Amino acid sequence: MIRAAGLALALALVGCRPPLPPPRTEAAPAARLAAAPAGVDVDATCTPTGIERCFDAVDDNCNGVIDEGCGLHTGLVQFAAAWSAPADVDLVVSDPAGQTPRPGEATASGVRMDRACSGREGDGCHGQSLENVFYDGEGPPPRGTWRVVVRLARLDQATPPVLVRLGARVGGRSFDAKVALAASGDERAFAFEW
Ligand SMILES: [Ca+2]
Ligand SMILES: [Ca+2]
Repeated sequence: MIRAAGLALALALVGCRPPLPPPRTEAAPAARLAAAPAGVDVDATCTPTGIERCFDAVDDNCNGVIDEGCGLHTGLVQFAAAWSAPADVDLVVSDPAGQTPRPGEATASGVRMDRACSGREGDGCHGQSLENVFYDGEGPPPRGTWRVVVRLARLDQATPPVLVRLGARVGGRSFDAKVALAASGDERAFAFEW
């Protein structure tokens, strides 16, 4: 009986307390897709399909990292483009300062590219064509607009269209898109804001 009375008193006290102000949150705004080509669906909901498969530019296990454990570099920002046709596709990423990394040459912000695949023999990609750009700098990645272009540099002997899978990891979110490129010079542009 005493315990019940104490509980009633405690509930009454809680009931009399003025409502607490909402907690202050310093959470950063989530990354978002700022621009995508017409007719291209960009999926921002990751559905796990099992273990991570290599060189498909897809975060198969939805752990937020694309193609980890495959010998690729990964980072808090990562973009990957994968294709299977014997064509030369370029992944061109501009960081928020507008700088684009080239193989072996990082941007001032620390964005690197660790593969350049041409779809030809001897390109070092062993038929697993994937280009990969990642943030490798100190501290958190730069905020702003990250621009990504997927370009068919040369159709070569491939039968069009060349299907390219684009995976993006920005601000803790994963994005996935498929593009079809029909002729040399054909390209699709995306922008991610974070
Ligand atoms: Ca993964
Ligand atoms: Ca994968």
